[in-house]
Amino acid sequence: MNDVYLLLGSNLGDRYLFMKQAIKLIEEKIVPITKQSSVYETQSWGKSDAPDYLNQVILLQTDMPPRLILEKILAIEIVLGRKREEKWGSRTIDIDILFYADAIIDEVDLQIPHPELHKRRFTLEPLSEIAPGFKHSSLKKTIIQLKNELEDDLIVKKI
Ligand code: PH2
Ligand code: MG
Ligand code: MG
Repeated sequence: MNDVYLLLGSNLGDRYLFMKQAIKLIEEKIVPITKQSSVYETQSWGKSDAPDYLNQVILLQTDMPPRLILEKILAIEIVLGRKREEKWGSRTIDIDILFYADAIIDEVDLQIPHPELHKRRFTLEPLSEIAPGFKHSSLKKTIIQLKNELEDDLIVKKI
């Protein structure tokens, strides 16, 4: 069984409902969730005039291959009304694969570990709540170490 960490994010419409629906669909289409962080309200990273996000990290334990997980989460994003218009544009739901055990995958449409996760407080705060000692497979540092070295000052608060 592989530990698979996903990040959920929403900053459009009924954000909380989209996060809950995403979890329900992940449990139906992939596997029941093993662990989940609190939900955090976070300032938009990369696009300062965008509405605040809700973010949450979940842990799945599964043998489903990473590509199939990617397909399933893209389908769930579409069901929940995701439209891809601009980079870092607002969205009803975004589901990103952060880690797939200690795998390192670098393909055009699938990069694991998520290439930006160590730069983002909105990811490391919820991740450190459920996986403080988990080791980043390419940076070789734990989540707590990465959080301590973080330079991102955007506000991230537990709700
Ligand atoms: N996702 C982005 C860009 N910026 N900012 C916050 N706070 N939370 C996100 O999930 C997020 C973002 C691209 O996926
Ligand atoms: Mg995404
Ligand atoms: Mg994203």
